[in-house]
Amino acid sequence: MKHIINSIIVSVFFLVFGAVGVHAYNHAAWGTDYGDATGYGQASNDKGIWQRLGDVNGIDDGVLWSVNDSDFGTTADLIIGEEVTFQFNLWQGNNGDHWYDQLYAVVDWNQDFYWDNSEVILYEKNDTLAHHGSGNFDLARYIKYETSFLVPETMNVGSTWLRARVQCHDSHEYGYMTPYGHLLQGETEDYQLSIVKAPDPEAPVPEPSTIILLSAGLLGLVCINRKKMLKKS
Ligand SMILES: [Ca+2]
Ligand SMILES: [Ca+2]
Ligand SMILES: [Ca+2]
Repeated sequence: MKHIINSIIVSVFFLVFGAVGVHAYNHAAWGTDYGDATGYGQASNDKGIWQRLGDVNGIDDGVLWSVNDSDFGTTADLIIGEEVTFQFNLWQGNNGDHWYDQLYAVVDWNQDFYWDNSEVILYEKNDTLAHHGSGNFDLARYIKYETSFLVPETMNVGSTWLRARVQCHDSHEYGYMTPYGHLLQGETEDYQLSIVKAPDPEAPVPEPSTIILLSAGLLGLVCINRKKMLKKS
């Protein structure tokens, strides 16, 4: 009998909150998600249903970046010595039984394939509004965070990785999140970042006349080769 009553309560919940457009429980979002940075320690999360990054649990869609005020995206190269702004989109939903959600992000600035505490770029704890045990299941919102850095001069041209994780306040590792290990809720997203050098302002720029001469020379070579081929055939 108790089981039947519970089922009825859940059905009413779906009906009420479905009708007003609030995110109801989506069981498709319960699957385990993993970090996938190549060469780094493992990370995994269950139940992206209550907090995730971006719109979809298991898909890397919650982190964007801008280089020197470019449009936010996931393709811009990071330029050594110049500014990068990272943007994180934390989604919180149905937080009926915990105090806050956590967002943690780290970049392997020294490119040693290990994220440590000195490389954390963001660690936020955001109130759920529900508070512990209140039974308030109607929260569904995005919270956006941004943080800016100058790409360290010590970085090497090549690549590195960013890892971002979210979870509630009380699944494993209560008190402090780390880049590694399994969490009982949330999502982990990994991004490979390309690191490049700024163009050298002292580098000589070819004169337009030099470019024209070079182009004319190349064109001449192509014509000669073509004539030779025609002769042969
Ligand atoms: Ca993932
Ligand atoms: Ca996601
Ligand atoms: Ca490192």
